[in-house]
Amino acid sequence: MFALRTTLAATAIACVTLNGFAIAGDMKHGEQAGHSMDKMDMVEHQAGDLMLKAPFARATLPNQPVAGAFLTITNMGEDDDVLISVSTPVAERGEVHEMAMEGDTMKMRPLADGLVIPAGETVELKPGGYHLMFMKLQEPLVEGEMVEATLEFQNAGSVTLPFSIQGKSAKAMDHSGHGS
Ligand SMILES: [Cu+2]
Repeated sequence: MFALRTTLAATAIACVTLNGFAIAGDMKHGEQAGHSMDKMDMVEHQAGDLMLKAPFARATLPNQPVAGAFLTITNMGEDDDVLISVSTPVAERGEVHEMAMEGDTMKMRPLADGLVIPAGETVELKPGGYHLMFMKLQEPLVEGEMVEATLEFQNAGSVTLPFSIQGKSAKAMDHSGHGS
């Protein structure tokens, strides 16, 4: 089980910044399979049957304790896989979160059993939906830099990827819908 030591308030602050953001046309890069770590705008990795596309994390304010991170995962295999966990050197731990309605409000919560990536399907981790969350950041995430994170899959095993750190969208400061 996940130990939620970060306060709900702090967690909620980070999550609202995830709204209203769009990946700006990067999806057409990196059509070929395999790693191409030499390109900074590389956006596609293959790990076993999984294609991992467009990993990015959100830049944070100096005292912001948590950061959201996102990518798109396609399972080209014939068996479901499960994203079990995430970790990164810049945070005490990582979690896999979902957004879910509780009464009238949308809240995020850890996926205790991981995130299923069904065979033949694509699961998009994106602002307002499934996401990775880096908890207890040891340093701010600076726009334009990269941060590494390791995803642990049930079948594909562990995959370390660079996440490009992207800035906040100016219209993302809507604090509604994420109260504790
Ligand atoms: Cu979250």
